[in-house]
Amino acid sequence: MSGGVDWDAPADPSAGLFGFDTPPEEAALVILGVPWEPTVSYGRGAAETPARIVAASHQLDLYDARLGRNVGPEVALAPLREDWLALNQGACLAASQGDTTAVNEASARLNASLAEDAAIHLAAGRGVGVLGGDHSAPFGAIQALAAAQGPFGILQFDAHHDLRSAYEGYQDSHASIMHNVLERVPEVSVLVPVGVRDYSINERERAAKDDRIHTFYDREIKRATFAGRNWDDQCAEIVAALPERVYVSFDVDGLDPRFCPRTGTPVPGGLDFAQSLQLLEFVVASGRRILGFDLCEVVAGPADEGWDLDVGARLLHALAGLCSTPA
Ligand SMILES: [Mn+2]
Repeated sequence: MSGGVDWDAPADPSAGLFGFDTPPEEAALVILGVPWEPTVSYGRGAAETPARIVAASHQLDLYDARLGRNVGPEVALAPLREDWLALNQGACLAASQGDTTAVNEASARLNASLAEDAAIHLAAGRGVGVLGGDHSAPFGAIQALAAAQGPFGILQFDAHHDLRSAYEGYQDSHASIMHNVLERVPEVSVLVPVGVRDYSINERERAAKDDRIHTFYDREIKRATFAGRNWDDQCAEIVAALPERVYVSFDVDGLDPRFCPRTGTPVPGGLDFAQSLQLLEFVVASGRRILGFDLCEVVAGPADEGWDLDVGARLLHALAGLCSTPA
């Protein structure tokens, strides 16, 4: 299907993700957009990203120099589910009224529904990536991947630990995603958070005493870097903490906020864009396999100020390339 592609030409504005209209059934990798943010505690807008990523994806050049190939035609964005949009709207309204029970019920429904969709694609041999939404969005997909493909480790890019057992009464809060994964998805054998720099003392203690968690705090990365330790060495150490099979959970706030100024809970510091991609490149170069991923907390902003969305589209493209097979 990519045989006649003119890689120098701009994308057709009416085309789908990355300028292609590959049906999900024919794709090697399916992106499930999850417009979800009822538990957002600070800045809003992440739920709009799945609907707005297509336009932003059209201005990318699709050649991935890391992989030495074009990435695009093998990837499909599944049609956005109207019922998830409605569920998010209802849950956001319930949240504004302080109805935590209704929000928790809605989260459980979303998780189950996403797990079902992800399971269908995985059973058909297609990879699955999630585009949030806030960081609670991918839970169902992580569950489905665990059920379908067994044990794996998670490489988490994040400013936060997301290890709270519940936050503001929300069981499935964006601040609880990794707590929930570790509690409810036993196939997740290892969690490697990178860039963490804003957390409670309880989260820090939890991370320190749970043998599955190997945290690379932003402060430690910066300190080593300032002292002259190169990033290649640090990447090798991070990669060594991961098992052979890896899921990437990419909360965009793991990056320096200059790459994501509108994200819901920005924190100064963090990783450079290229630094993150190099770490991912090292994961793959080590022979480890990236089974799936999520990209969360990208907030689109006004149409004429699309920087956050541009960065998000590029991250999505890079992540898609790393866990898809060539078309
Ligand atoms: Mn997060």
